[in-house]
Amino acid sequence: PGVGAAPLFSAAYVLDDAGGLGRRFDGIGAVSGGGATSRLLVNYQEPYRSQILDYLFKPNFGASLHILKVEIGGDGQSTDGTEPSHMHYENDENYFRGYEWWLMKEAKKRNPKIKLIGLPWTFPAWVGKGENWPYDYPDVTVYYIISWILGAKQYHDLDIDYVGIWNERAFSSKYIKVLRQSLDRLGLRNIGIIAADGDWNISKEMIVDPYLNDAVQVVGAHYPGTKTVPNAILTQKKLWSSEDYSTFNDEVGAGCWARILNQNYVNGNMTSTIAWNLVASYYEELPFGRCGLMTAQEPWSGYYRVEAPIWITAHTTQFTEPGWSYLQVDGHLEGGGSFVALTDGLGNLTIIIETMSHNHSQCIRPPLPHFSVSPQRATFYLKGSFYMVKTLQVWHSRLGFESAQSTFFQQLHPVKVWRGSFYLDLNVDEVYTLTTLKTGQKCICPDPPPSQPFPSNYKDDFNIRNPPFSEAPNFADQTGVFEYFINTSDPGDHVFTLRQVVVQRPITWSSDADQTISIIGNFQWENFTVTCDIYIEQPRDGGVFVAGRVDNGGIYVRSTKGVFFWVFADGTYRVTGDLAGEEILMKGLSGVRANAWHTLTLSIQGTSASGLLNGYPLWENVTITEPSNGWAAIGTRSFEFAQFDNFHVEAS
Ligand code: 147
Ligand code: CA
Repeated sequence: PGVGAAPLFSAAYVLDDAGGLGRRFDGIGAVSGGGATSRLLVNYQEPYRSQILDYLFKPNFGASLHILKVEIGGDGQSTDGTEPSHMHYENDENYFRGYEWWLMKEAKKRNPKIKLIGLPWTFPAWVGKGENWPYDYPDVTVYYIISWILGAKQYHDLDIDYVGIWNERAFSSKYIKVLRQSLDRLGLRNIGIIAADGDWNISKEMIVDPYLNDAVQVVGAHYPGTKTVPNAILTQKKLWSSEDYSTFNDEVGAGCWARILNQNYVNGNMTSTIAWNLVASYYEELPFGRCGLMTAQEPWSGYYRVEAPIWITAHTTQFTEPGWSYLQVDGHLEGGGSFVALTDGLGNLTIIIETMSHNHSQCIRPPLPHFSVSPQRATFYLKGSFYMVKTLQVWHSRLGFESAQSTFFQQLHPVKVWRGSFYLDLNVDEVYTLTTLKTGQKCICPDPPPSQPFPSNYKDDFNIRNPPFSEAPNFADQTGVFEYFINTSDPGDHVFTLRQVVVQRPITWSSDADQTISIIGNFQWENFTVTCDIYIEQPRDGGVFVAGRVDNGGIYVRSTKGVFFWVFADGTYRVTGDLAGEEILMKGLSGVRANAWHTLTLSIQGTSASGLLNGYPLWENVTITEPSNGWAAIGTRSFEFAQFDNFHVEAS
């Protein structure tokens, strides 16, 4: 080596275990949920669904994640949809709703050592006995959460490793202590409590309250900007970035991820970083579209994309495991960038280096102060037990601003270590892994089928006796929960239906609508014919709608606009321009009653809309100017039972 001038910056870094090791490494993970981020994944056909799961979880394959954190569904809106609770009502228990159980099992199948975390964003109303607050009756909330943990074991043989408190909301030290005591009493001492899954402030209370300190095993902060606070260090607990990333998954998102994976330890002593979110499997126009480590948002076509953050993850995960230790190093490179070094304590060594520049590694939050990174030579001296290392395997990524200018996770020639030393000439926006492990892999796998828009003619009669999931494909609930339902006493036509089942406003995490709504289809659709059989169950003030051009969802669901055709149990109908029902475009009598099936048809063509009831015109020539496009949807007037059948949308 050494033709030409050395770069301007040149410095030496010592890796030595003689004086002891640094903190224990707890693993790299990702979140499914918070909320409904894996909604569309479950409906992929094989082999595509398994391929996606392999890229996420299979060891030495792709992201090879060490940790899967899932939402404990609470029936409320938690960012990109609602996830169903295992206990909709006080005397209700069902551990087969939603897809998180399935996802945890798929992850475990691929990596039996993967760690599992559960965290609630919202809770069913009964947990708060009518208050929008989960801590007034800590025993009830603890019972609810521990039921989920026990259900995971009883029905799915899943051992939960960690449980959180309430995502990014207040914590209650009383609740945390009751949770700890109850877990211990049930013999679940191995389950760690992560608190408080928000900012670092809980550490201030932990250092003055030894009982709280004993109850908590991990101080988890979100989006810490790679920094911790003195009080957190004083707790002497594990410090984690228990939610981070949330950045569009292009090359800059990959840069963000590369930088924080190293620097959360280098700057902030954090020994785990967990990405929100695992896989972008929700309609892209919902909030934070494509903020997943990879993208799989087209179950109808089978198309998915293994995005750059998957390969950035591989640089750490394929060459480390929870239980390894960081070496004691400063970790800052002289010319900018960072490195970490980890060992299994048995002679293996993995070094991960990143040289992400400012503009190539901005995350969604917090703001990133300016810094500069230059090409540089880094010389490493291996000491202590690592002096014996003779060669290191080398894996390399170079991030451009487009994938064509980038290379991801390429194996280069091994580096020869000469008398404990070697050097690397580092460029800007690169990631290197140097490791004694020879197990790294990047497959040359077949491409998925091409991308396709949502089918322009789509039907579902919900006629399925033993559905693999509680939710019908492609319906994405934004307030309320819509489940397959069986009317055992129905004479024939509507035995199998879809039913809205949340009947009280949950303890919310964001601003759920006062109505329930499930969206489906293509956000670009302009012209619609939506037909659906509907059955109002709530007498007097019950009501349901079908809609088109639905323009919003997720945390913005309350302000959703579109064209909504409502019928009510009092025999009236309305056409409104919004979900809230405030912008009334037309109203009148329909004769609809509760406890009878009716068929609604909504047609929107250009600037004109019309509606049919049971196939007969009910209203027409309603002028629509905005929104110009959006999804189709069904829903209810309030948190009430109602059923839907023979859904059909034809749109373009
Ligand atoms: C987080 C949530 O925990 C996730 O469910 C998801 O909504 C994610 C999207 O970026 O954001 O919540 C945050 C919301 C706001 C801030 C931080 C986290 N914030 O403004 O600092
Ligand atoms: Ca049916």
